[in-house]
This record gives sequence, structure tokens and C-alpha cells, in this order.
Amino acid sequence: MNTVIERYTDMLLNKDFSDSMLLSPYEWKETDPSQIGEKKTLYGLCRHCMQGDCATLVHMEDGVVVKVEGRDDVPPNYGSLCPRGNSAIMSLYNPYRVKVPMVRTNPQKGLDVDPRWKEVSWDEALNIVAKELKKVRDEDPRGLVICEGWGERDTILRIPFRVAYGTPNEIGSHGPLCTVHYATGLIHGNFPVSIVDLEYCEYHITLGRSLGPNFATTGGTRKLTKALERGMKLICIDPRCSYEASKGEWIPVRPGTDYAFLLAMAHTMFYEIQTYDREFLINRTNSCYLIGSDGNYKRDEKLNKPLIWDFNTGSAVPFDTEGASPALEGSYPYHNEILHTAFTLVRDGFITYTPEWAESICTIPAETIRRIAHDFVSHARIGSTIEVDGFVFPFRPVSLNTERNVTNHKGGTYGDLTGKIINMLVGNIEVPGGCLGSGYRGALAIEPGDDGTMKPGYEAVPKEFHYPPDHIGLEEFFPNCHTTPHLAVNAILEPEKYYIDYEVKAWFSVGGNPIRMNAEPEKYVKAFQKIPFSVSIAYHMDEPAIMADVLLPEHSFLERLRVAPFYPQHQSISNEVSGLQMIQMRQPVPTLFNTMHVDDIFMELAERIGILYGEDGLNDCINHGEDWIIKDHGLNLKDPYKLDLNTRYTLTELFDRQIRSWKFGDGTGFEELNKAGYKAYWQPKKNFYLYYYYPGNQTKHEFYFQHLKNTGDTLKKNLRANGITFPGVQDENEIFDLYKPIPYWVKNSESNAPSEYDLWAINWKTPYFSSDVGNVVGNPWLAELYKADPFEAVICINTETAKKKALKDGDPVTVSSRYGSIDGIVRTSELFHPDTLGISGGYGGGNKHGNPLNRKGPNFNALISTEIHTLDPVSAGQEMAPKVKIVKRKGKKQ
Ligand SMILES: Nc1nc2c(c(=O)[nH]1)N[C@H]1C(S)=C(S)[C@@H](COP(=O)(O)OP(=O)(O)OC[C@H]3O[C@@H](n4cnc5c(=O)[nH]c(N)nc54)[C@H](O)[C@@H]3O)O[C@H]1N2
Ligand SMILES: Nc1nc2c(c(=O)[nH]1)N[C@H]1C(S)=C(S)[C@@H](COP(=O)(O)OP(=O)(O)OC[C@H]3O[C@@H](n4cnc5c(=O)[nH]c(N)nc54)[C@H](O)[C@@H]3O)O[C@H]1N2
Ligand SMILES: [Mo]
Repeated sequence: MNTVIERYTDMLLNKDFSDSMLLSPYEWKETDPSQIGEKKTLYGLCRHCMQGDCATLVHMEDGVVVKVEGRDDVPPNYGSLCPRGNSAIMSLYNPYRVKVPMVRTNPQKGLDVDPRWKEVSWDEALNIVAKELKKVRDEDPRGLVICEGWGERDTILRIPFRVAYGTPNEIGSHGPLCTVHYATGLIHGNFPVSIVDLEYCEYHITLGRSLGPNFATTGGTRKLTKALERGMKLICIDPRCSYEASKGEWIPVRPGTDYAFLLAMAHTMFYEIQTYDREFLINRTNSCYLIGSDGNYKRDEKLNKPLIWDFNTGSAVPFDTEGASPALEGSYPYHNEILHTAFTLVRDGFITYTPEWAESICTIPAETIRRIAHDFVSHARIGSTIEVDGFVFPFRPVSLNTERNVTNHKGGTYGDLTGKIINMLVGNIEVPGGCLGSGYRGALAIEPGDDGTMKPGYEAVPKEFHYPPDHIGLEEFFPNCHTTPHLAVNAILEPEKYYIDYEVKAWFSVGGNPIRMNAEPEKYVKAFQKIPFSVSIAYHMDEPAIMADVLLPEHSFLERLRVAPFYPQHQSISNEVSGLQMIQMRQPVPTLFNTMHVDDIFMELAERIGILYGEDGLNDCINHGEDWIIKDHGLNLKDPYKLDLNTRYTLTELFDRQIRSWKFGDGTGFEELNKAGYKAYWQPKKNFYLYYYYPGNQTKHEFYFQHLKNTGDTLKKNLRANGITFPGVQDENEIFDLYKPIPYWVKNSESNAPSEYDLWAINWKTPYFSSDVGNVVGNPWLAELYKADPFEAVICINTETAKKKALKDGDPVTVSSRYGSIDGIVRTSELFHPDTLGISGGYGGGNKHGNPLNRKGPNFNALISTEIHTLDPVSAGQEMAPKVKIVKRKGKKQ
């Protein structure tokens, strides 16, 4: 135990600590004497990143946790554990935890203002919060904003609580720098992103997307290693030579310009290579649909079905006419019009985007773009098939994938969609070797709509329009957005400008921290100062906590009981776990302080506010909860395990019902799961590929993005019908030009920066920071590691660029964008594109009363903007590669 405390000594000596912080000294409950001399091991479930599915063993001696390690016999990590997982012990014994309920006595609020906390009992704290929230609810439930984030991903009751309360205002703090969902929702009907099938892929292009190694994802890194050993060729397009780039071919790109590369790669495939998977395009996309002069599908007058040109009859017929011989390309007469096929229009749209054009923007040589396009097509093995579990699939062992660094720019949605066009040209969607959605697998994942194309899923389903807007995050104006705290903060500060006709009276933080994880922290602070009441379910003294009126301290993750169905997402899918269906449990270690389980807090508040029982109460909302959490991930209570509406349940009872409702149907309940810590069964591998559910031509993917156009058209109509213009921009076309059905080149919002801003800043995740779950940034074990990593918490620039600017390693510098500036220390390296300025992770935020490690290092987020005119209007994504200038600062060289 002493070593744990000693490793925190630096921080304990922090002189900035105010007296009121010492109200809850660093002491924990006396160890239960029965535990002295006892050694035991608990089944853990890691929560030191947003993924939270690594199976662990938590070893205890004398009631103290002495080691956390991976559990060998359990998927998905099979014994491996990343540095964050190993350091979980430090989160438990973190002196900066909020250890008792507290209320503010200083009405002034600010990151560096002492709240003058007063310790109160749980009963007092819960009553204060319940009274305030009830008052707000009685006036107008929309007055409450619940801000969630990766910090608290163990709750099962947050969403049912919000629905029972009746506010639409749930805001995910994680969204604006992570808008990666639209294109996958549209093309795959899936969530959160698309991934490569590393089991069979032979040629993979990754643009600004880590396959796991960046942040040491256990499953992802292992499956990548296997694919590389198998001989998969890996092309990494990245301004920075990442770990995986060092194992493949690194193609440096100028930051924020990947879209130009994608347009040129598609151009090369359309105009130079011209080898397509015609069968896929004809049968499984809307490429053959005929488009009218208004840009919409031309529809049959009687049946209202989109038309295609049929060579057999020489006429336009409904797309689903049996025996038709559809035209993929060309222009055809229809009444007095000439109609073009969607494919022809899309291809025409790419005519000017030659590799030479792209080279001048993204700096990737034209011949490299051509080579990659050729290699991609030749490795696709168009026409080949593969048998998996007796089912014959098309075999397309290539995939091109993007993530937030490509999509988080104005025009980013078009970039993502262009990536889909490239994949669709070789027919690799949802088949072995190809490009797969990473979420729910099953028949409902892709379902044809009336027009024969798949119903969009998740964020590709436009949100409803209301006027005046209901949603404080302005979702009415961004119907396909991800989460929008950056819009909420604008709307809270200037409601009239955004047509909001109510006031935000209360803010409830549940593991979301837009102040540090987003941009323009001062703006968020102003919003917090304006909102009359703020409460935080807090683990440590983070920014939302320091701005709160009441702190409800929660268990650290090792202390939290948790039952969770395994949910494959992002980098977590590995061929080792394709087909895996699993439910996991975390056995809690004894609590150290006067904290509560997050879901017991919700239960208590619901009861005290009067929204626990009866119809539409919390219990009822839990019963109806299937749709609120990603399919298969929620409680999904089934009869006879649904809750009685007027009974108060314990968490263990809820979990028991959750387990019994799950797919085993063999009597497995809480007790059985508690014995093993997990229960898994394996579906056949063929079930992993969504093609399996829709073989042949039963549904089609959009190649021509009619849904995007429809959303833009409907939005414009709604604005006109209410006599308003789009808020926050000078010229509405800036918005509607991004809702066209065919991507075209759009300069991102940094392209107009004055020439003095001559570098583009980039950011990436690291083994020590994938996000700040468990406050890993403040974790001293991880700090020991990152101090030894030359690229952490410094300002990285290319060696030659540094020379030109007369900068050397260790020079103190100031970096400024048009939105903010930060100080840091230079690190030069050839592993960065010459136009790049790189800042890793999420350092340099923090507040005076929190863990001082949070304040160290340069803060990338201070360089970006929340202004609406800088966003991608479809996803509401913020610009992730701000243009910056760097100047030497007076100070000691380090
Ligand atoms: N600089 C930088 N900024 C980024 C990113 C980046 O890579 N670099 N990533 C972006 C992306 S992709 C995303 S998704 C978002 C994520 O954004 P958020 O969802 O806001 O992410 P986190 O920082 O993981 O969690 C939010 C806060 O929860 C608090 N917290 C930690 N553990 C606990 C806990 O156990 N209980 C409670 N109640 N609170 C806890 C911490 O104070 C933390 O700051 O960030 C974005 N911002
Ligand atoms: N186990 C685990 N897995 C996770 C997470 C987790 O917490 N744990 N977090 C998940 C979340 S929320 C997210 S959003 C994803 C993030 O996953 P990624 O987006 O893959 O992660 P990053 O490291 O932010 O970025 C990947 C690469 O983009 C590069 N890059 C930066 N700017 C540019 C650019 O302009 N162009 C190009 N081509 N490249 C650029 C960076 O150098 C970096 O190597 O990971 C998810 N996966
Ligand atoms: Mo993210």
C-alpha cells in the first residue's frame, strides 16, 4: 500500500490544493479485519477506456488490491491487457477522487475558483438534487441537460432515467471530435464505424484510422499482427508514422486533405482502371436507378417505385421488375426527358479529380495514388467466392477504412461517403475479406426500404424537426449529427439566436467532460456559470465537478458491480471473436470511501423526484428500454423478467433479470454468472457477415446518396415553412451544398486561414490515453510510462521544417491557431509530414483543484473551434486539423 501512496506523493504535495479540498482526507475505511491474512481473486471487467470489455483478474491481499491482470481463458483479450488496464489499481487509490457528498458554499464558479465545499450526508445531497430537479421538471423538463461521456459507461439506468424525467436533452460530450457514424449508418445500416475483416483481408488501406496499436487495444493489435504475419499488405495514410505504419507502407499526407486523395482514387478507378464488380453494382446498389433532372430517383407514375432502364424491353421499368436486364451506365429517354443512370452521374461527378489535381492538395504523388488504386482493384479478386460454414459468399479481400481524422472536417461526410464508393466499386461490403460494419449482426441490421435500398440505420436516420427546437444541442438543424455539446454551449449562451424558447435550468454530468475533451473551454465555463444548478456524479475532481453545486461521489470502476453483454465495436472485433456472443460480469472490490454505485444514485433520485414507479416511471422505462441502447447492449428485459412497475429493485435483481432475459434461456442468472465471471457461446462465422442475412439481390446499398439529398431538402422545406433561416451561418448554402447526392470537392474550414498559419495541427490517441476514462491522464503509473516516450506531451514537428524555422529539440514554443494558443516544448522527427504539427493525447486541461497531472503538457483542444460555420453541417463534426503557427518563446531549453 505504501508504494501506491508514494507514487502519488508528488501530487499530494500540490500546493494549489485549497483547504476545502482537504475536507475529505486521503483516508479510506478501515479494512474489514476478516480480510487480514486473506488472499483472493475477483473477476474483473476493465473500464480504463471506452471499450471496457477486457476480462481481468483482480488480486487482493489483506483487503488491498495488489494486482490487475488479463484473464487468460476469456475472450476478447485472452490474457493480454494494455497499460491503462494494468494501472487500474491507481484509479482506486487515487487521492483526487471525490470521496464524500459535497455542496458548494461559494456562489462564484470558475475552474480556478475555490467552491468552498461543505461535506454533507448522502440523504442531504440527494434531497437537494431531487428538489431542484423536480422543480425544473415541473416547469419544463427540457430545462434539464444530462451530459454523458466515456467517463461513465457502466450505468444501465442513465437513459431510462432521462426518459422517465422527460427531457430530450441528453448530450454526449464525446461527439464533436468523433463524427464517424453517418456513412456506415447509411451504407451498412450499422454502428459505430466500418472496419476491415482482418481474418481474410489481403490488402488494406487505412486513412487516419488506427487498427488498435495507437491506443494498445488488445484484440485489435493481436488480430493485426496475425494478418500481417499472414501477408496482408497494409497501406497507412497518415501525417505521422504510427506504430502500424512502421509495419506497413507509410504514405505521409498533408493533414485534413485525405478527401482529395479519396476523390482521386475514385477517379482513377472510374476513368483509368474501369474494372468494377458490375454484378454487385447492378444487383446490390442503386447504381441502375434512373435520376430525373431534379436530382431525385425518377419513379413509376402508378407504383411510385424508382425506375431502371431494362435492355430486354427497351423501356424504363420499376427497379424490382423480374427478369429485367438493367442498364448500369448510360442515358435513356423517358417521356420528354433524358434520364441518366445513377452510376453515370456519380462517375461524371468524379471526372476532374485526377491524381495530379489531388497531389497539389494532399501532397501524395500522383503515381502513388494510381499505384494504390490499381493494387486495391487487383487484390479485390472481383468475381471470386469463398465458402464459410457451408455458405457461399463473394470473396473480396480488400478494404479501405477511415475514421475521425478523415471525417472531422467540413466536407468530411463527403470524404467518408467517397470511401464507401471506392469500396462499393469492388463489391466488398459486408463480405469476407472486405469492409464491414462493426456493430450489431443480425437480420434486422440491413433491411430494404420501399425504394429497394437499405433503410438507413442509427445516425443516418434523420432526427425529427420541431420548431421552436426542442433539443438544446440543435439536433433539429443537424438531423444526422452525432452528439452536440458544442452546439448546446452556443445555444445556452445565446438561445434567441438559435430559436430556443426555454431556459436550461439544470445540468447533470454523468461521466461527460466537454470542458476538457472538446474546444474553447472558457465558453463552456461561461455556460456553466449561466446555468442556475449543476450536479455531477463525480469520480474525481474534474472540470464539471469543480463547476458543480452538488457532488454525488461514485465508486471507482473496480468497486462497481457490472453485468454487460459483449458489444463488438470500433477496433474490438477480432477474428478470434467473430461470432462471439457473451455476457460478462465485474465482481466489485470493497468500497474505500463514502461513495455510491452510479445506478443506485439514479434509483434514489428517481424515487425522491417521484419518477420511479407507475406508468412512464423509471421501472416502466427500463421495461421498454430495448431501443434506447444499441441493439443487444441494453437490458432488453423479456417476459417474465420485466419489472413490476411499483416495486423498488436492487441492482443485483436488475442484473439477474437482464441475464435471464438474455439469449441463453438455460436458467443462467446472476448466481451462475457470478461463479464464472462470463458466459459465452459462439455463433457460426457466417453469421458475422451481414451479406449472409441478405444474399442475392434482396436489398441494395446507396451508391447515389438519395437519402442525404432528401434530408437536406426536407430540412430546407422545414425552415421555409417556419419562415426562418439556418442559424449561426451567414450563407445557408454553406449548409445545403453539403447535402448533395454525389460528393464533390469542398475545401475544409481551415483552407481560408491567413498564410502565417502555415502548419496543420494533428492529434492522436496513445497507449496512455484513448480518452480520459478513470482519469488515465492523471494516473501516475501511466505518467511514468509516457515520460519515457519521446513523442508524448510535446510539440512534434518534422526535422527539416524545424530547421527552416530555426527550431531545435527542447525549444520552448507557443503554437497558435485562429481560436487559441498553447505553450509547449519542441520535438523534431522525420516521422511527421513536413506540414504537420503533432500533439498527442489529451493533456494540458484540468483545473486548479484537480489532479495536477491533468494540467501538464500542451492541450491540442485549445486550438480548435466550436463555431457553427467551421463544422461539417451533416455530422456537426468539428474541424480536427486546425492551421497553426509556431514561434519560439523565451524560456529555458528543456
Ligand atoms: N485532445 C483530445 N481530445 C479528444 C480526443 C483525443 O483523442 N484527444 N478524443 C475525442 C473523442 S474520439 C472522444 S470519443 C471524446 C471523449 O470525450 P468524453 O466522453 O468527454 O471522454 P472522457 O475524457 O473519456 O470522459 C469524460 C470525463 O469523465 C470523467 N471520468 C473519468 N472516469 C470517470 C468515472 O469513473 N466516473 C465519472 N463519473 N466520471 C469519470 C473524467 O473527468 C473525464 O474527463 O473526446 C474527444 N476529445
Ligand atoms: N480499446 C479501445 N478502442 C477504442 C477506444 C478506446 O477507448 N479503447 N476509443 C474509440 C474511439 S471513441 C474512437 S473515436 C476511435 C479512434 O480511433 P482512431 O481515429 O483510429 O484514433 P486516433 O489515434 O485518434 O487517430 C488515428 C490516426 O489518425 C492520424 N491522423 C491525424 N490527423 C490525420 C489526418 O489529417 N489525416 C490522416 N490520414 N490521418 C490523420 C493520427 O496520426 C493517428 O495515427 O477509437 C475507438 N477505439
Ligand atoms: Mo471517439
